Amino acid sequence: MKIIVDLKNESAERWLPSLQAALPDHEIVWWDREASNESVLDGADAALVWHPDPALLSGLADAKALFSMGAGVDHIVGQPDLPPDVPIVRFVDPDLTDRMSEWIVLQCLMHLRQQRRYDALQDDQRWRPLRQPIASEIRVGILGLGTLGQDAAQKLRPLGFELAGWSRSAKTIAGIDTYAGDEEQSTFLGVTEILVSLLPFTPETAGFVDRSVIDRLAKCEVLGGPVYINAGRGGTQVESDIVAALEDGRLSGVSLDVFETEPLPASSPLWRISNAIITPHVAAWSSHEAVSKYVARQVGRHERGEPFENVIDLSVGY
Ligand code: NDP
Ligand code: OXD
Repeated sequence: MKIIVDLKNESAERWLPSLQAALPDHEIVWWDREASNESVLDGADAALVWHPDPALLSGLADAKALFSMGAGVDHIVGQPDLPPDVPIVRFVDPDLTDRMSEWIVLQCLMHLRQQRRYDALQDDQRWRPLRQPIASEIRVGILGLGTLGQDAAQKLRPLGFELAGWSRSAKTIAGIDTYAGDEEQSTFLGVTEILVSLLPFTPETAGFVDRSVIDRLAKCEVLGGPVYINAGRGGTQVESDIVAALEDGRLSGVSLDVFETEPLPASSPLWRISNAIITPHVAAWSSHEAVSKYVARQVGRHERGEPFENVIDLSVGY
């Protein structure tokens, strides 16, 4: 196979050696956005992309697959030059899933154990024990019960958190109270004290976490108000509503890895709110070794006549 690689903000020096090592019998070509090199696309069978160059997409109408460097595919879906019949294969791998669950567990514990308040007390050299709830007093509600949402739940459960989850289609998952669709949305929010979002960005989820969602969360007196944690996509939240809720106490804290605009602008009030934990879209990055092995596995499946795994449904956008 001839595989074109176009990864925004990534370097050929970092990626090409691991891709070539995983796919020694295949031609791997780095796409140079600065050069007018459409001829590079002649005979291309597939592409590995992150925020792909539109010029690349328009030349891939006959490709066998578009591999996303990440689990999210909103950087591809909706691109005007997207070839309509080429399967989009997203990155689903324990390496990424474990990284995400580490971040989610860390953030739930940061809020449960009131770490930001202890940080402030330490800055003032003050010794002041706070009332300390235990995990079993808190219900974590997960928006999105896909690969990442379900794994996060499995890793939160042994810590004792009560668990709920909400998805588009109904599910039965041991140890989680599950809710689905618009009809069960308010019930789900009403039992949720720490809201964790692992939703993809789609036309349906755009701007979902807004004032109305925040106001339907359980009051969570033990944490001084509900908490919101998002590592899905920033476009699923309304940041002005989140800031207002932090300022007037309808939210007691947030942990955000993703934002409406990335990098988060210096003018965002979120930078300056003490109980807003900010990370720069690193909750679960895609390791070049893991992605390379994953693409090699998918290429191997295709060559054996087996279907690609984790092909997205373009009609719903994830
Ligand atoms: P999945 O596709 O496996 O899961 C998505 C979940 O969201 C599914 O449960 C789906 O419901 C649910 N969902 C989608 N639309 C709706 C809706 N309108 N209403 C209710 N539920 C909905 O994705 P992953 O778990 O693998 O990844 C989730 C997202 O995490 C990615 O799309 C990406 O944006 C983000 N991500 C962020 C990273 C970071 O570093 N910050 C790293 C990796 C991913 P159903 O099960 O019914 O289909
Ligand atoms: C992803 C991401 O989608 O890192 O994998 O955002």
